[in-house]
Amino acid sequence: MSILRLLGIAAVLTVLAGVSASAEMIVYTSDGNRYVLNLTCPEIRSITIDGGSASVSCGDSPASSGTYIDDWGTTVTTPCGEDSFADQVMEFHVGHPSPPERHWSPERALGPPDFTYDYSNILVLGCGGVVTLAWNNAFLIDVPGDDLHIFEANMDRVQDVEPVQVSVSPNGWHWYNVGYIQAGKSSIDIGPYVRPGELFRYVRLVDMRGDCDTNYPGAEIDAVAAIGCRRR
Ligand SMILES: [Ca+2]
Ligand SMILES: [Ca+2]
Ligand SMILES: [Ca+2]
Repeated sequence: MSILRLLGIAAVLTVLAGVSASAEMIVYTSDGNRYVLNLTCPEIRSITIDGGSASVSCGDSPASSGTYIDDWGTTVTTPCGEDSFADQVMEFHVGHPSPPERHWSPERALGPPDFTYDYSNILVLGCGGVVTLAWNNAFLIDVPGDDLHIFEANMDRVQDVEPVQVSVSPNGWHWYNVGYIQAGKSSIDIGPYVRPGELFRYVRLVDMRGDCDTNYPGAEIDAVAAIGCRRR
């Protein structure tokens, strides 16, 4: 029996499995045999070749990374996969004027982006609205370049400035203002504002009243991703 440990190319295999459930890899062994393996795992631990058969051992951990496209066409890669997305609402205060009450559900800003044009999967902040979210499966960290991406919905395709002030916190009481996003520029580098190596669990979004005179006042938030992340 021989076991091929695929430590170095695990990430590549993960991408293949995500693209197609029927993705295949061909393995040639030193004795001249050829094996075709179906790669359906989110994470491959090992490939075992025993006599005339070969099998894939799947890991039980979630996919190591994910790629998402926001409503503005920006491609966002989240190294921690779905764990990169904020997954708990800590507080929400709708702004005034307010959107219709059925659009206030802050849970719609949790998890991976799932935006549709019926407004059913986004949180409309209201003019000056505030939402605070948390990560339970990963920390936001500073990495080279952008660290945080706010998936904001471009609802009317005309309005292109809905500024939101963004703060992050390691503990819920000490906050760092890390700047602003507006539609079309939705990624933030927290590096200039935080201490090296710090781990952040909370993010707060404050609508800056750029879109108050519409039926949907305030920014539309679909999801919040830690591009710079470390799994807990
Ligand atoms: Ca950074
Ligand atoms: Ca709006
Ligand atoms: Ca959503």
